[in-house]
Amino acid sequence: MYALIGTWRMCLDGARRGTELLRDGADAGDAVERAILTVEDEPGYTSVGYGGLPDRSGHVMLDAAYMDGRTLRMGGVISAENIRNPIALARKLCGLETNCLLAGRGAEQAAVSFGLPMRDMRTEASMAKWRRAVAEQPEKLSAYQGHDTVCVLALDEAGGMAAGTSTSGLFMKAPGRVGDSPLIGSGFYCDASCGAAAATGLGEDIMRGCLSYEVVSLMKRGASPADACREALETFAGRKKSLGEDAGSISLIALSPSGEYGAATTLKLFPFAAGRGEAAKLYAVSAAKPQYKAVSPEEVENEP
Ligand code: SD4
Repeated sequence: MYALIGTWRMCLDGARRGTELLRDGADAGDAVERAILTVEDEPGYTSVGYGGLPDRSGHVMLDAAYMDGRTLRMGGVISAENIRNPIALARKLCGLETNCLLAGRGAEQAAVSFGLPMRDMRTEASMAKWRRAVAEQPEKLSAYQGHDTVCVLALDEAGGMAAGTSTSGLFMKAPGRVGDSPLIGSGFYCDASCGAAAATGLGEDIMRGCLSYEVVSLMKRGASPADACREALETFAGRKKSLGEDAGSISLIALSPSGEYGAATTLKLFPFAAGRGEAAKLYAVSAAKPQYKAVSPEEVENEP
């Protein structure tokens, strides 16, 4: 049984392409890469890849990662510029025994040496948004402003699993700021023997709970993907509460080796795309209604 799950409404087209590939016998890694490439290449999705959110200095700095659930190898790209498809580089780096997590110029040089396409990732729209924010006192920007990561988990017919993430991170982030998305265990984790998970939301919080590893670890001990996501999130939110903090903005997705998927969120609405043995469709969960339900694109049109 093949299956795939990806974060946010923006992932729907890519998730459909991914499930088509899986239906035709592709491996989980190809499906993850295709789904994420589709989002990276679409400038209308303003928090990932081309047209992503600039940092305070006006540069679109990208984070991405890829993990192979059979080998437990991972590859990642941190704070890199001008790489058209950071997920493609992360996947290539995943094949290496050393130097598999590269930052900045090193990542850019690796992309060139692999022959991957480079491009200026800024668009008129992304720079106009940046100019407006600079004019409007950036210190007043909320930390969570439309920054959303595409995370995709896939299972193929042969039992292979893979996970990938890609993001431009927080809008107006400090130059050099890194979130959870390229960090194993925080933004993503994948072990084909027990399951895969990934996170989206405020990286500064997600990293404190190593939430993706926590979800996979709960699945290893027998929890379903949905229960694992809920338990990890509730436990972490409870811990934050004990520190006098609110739950924050965090959403989690997970996939089991049998193709069952699940999600949990602290938000009012968290849409995701998923398919198990069929083309991906849109679903949503909310903090108040933790059971996911199918939604139309119109119902979640205000969500990323
Ligand atoms: C980050 N976790 O850089 C990413 C951003 C994100 O929904 O996923 N936002 O912190």
